[in-house]
Amino acid sequence: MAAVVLLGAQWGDEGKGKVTDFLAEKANLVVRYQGGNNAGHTVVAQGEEFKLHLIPSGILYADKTCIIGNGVVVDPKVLLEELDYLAERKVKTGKLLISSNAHVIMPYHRLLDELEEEARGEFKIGTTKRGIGPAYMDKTARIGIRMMDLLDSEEFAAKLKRNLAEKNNLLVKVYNSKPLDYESIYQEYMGYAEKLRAFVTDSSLTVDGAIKAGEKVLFEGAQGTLLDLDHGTYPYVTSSNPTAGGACVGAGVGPTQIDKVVGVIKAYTTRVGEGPFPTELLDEMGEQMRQAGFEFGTTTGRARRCGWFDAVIGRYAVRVSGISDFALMKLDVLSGIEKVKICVGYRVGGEVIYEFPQSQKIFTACEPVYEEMAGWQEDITGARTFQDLPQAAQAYVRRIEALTETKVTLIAVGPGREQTIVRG
Ligand code: 2SA
Ligand code: MG
Repeated sequence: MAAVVLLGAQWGDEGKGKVTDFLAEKANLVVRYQGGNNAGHTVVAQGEEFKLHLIPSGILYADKTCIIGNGVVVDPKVLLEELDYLAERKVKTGKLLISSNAHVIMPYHRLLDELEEEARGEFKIGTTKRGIGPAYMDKTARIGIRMMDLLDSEEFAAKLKRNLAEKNNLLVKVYNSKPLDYESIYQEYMGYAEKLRAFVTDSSLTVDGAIKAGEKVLFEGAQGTLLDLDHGTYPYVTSSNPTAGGACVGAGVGPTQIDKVVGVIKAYTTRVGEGPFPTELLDEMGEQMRQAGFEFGTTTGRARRCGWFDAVIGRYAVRVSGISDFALMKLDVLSGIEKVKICVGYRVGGEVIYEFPQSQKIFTACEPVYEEMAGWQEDITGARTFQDLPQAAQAYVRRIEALTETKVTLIAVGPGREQTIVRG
């Protein structure tokens, strides 16, 4: 391993936190490249559970440099809270770096995220209301405030004044809401600036230096392939690119520097928020998955929608990100089910299709075509090699590999670091 991208191959919550934690052991640098504190990564290390939103999961190892890349949107308040949370739990955070080009989430972003969602009515996206979309909107509108601006009080004052005039106009005239006060935001953010100054740097240079020195770099994606702004189930997506290309843009490295792309898949599928989901189970089986897998949002606590594994999506994720290996998570959650199903294609308009359709109108109309396989009744949480798994579970893994034409090189059978099967 030299430079590895690790990303979600479904709708997020595949278990990326655990895989990052696992791979980070061998890495020197761990880099987040998109998203913000809409992410929720749960990691169990030495029997202790950690929930991280913004800081790369590699932070749980004292010797790793962790980077919040330029492609991330940073809520400084949340970041400082997360730093405090880690300090309280005796995790050292001195090796954290933040790109000076990363954009800053402002109070008006959070407010507008809420108001826009409300105004969408039946067209709501189901966002996490963390201000992610509005912050990326300002970035593309070229009026965003970056970490480097936050550290420069004059730049910050000028940009805040300009933006606040526009946002207050929107808040008052469009949303019938109260305007925000310049002075209090200015003071609040200047306080954050002093606390964060020491972390801010040109992180693209740091990553490049590490790669040139032969160090190992892990790029940690948040959310997942089908939440990608370009390749996901638009408009029910997030406002960044979790797919592999996003790692290059969001960390400031070229694609020739990337050696491997690990796609994280869950043994079944979940989705939080609105949007199409062909294999969704609205019955008892879905509820069983939710309870057994504890499928509730790490950030918002929302119940996640659950359904069977979808191999069409798996194959699509491999295509758009060049996934070389899959990490298959939460296989233990499927224990005790008599017959497990895998979606191998979609029935739509009288025909069966095998590729993820570009049209979301078509995707919404897709009915899954299932293959049924024998389940397994054994508790597999103690399995440490592939051979330890019951035959039926082995067959399930092999079928996923065959359908996606991608090897599953890591299997998780529980949340603990040791509950991991590594295959060559
Ligand atoms: P946003 O807030 O603008 O990014 O929301 C847009 C869509 O992206 C989805 N989204 C997520 N989906 C799964 N997991 C996410 N992280 C949290 C978690 C979510 C939570 O780990 O559980 O706690 O609710 C995440 N972040 C964004 C979101 O649901 C919208 O569909
Ligand atoms: Mg999550």
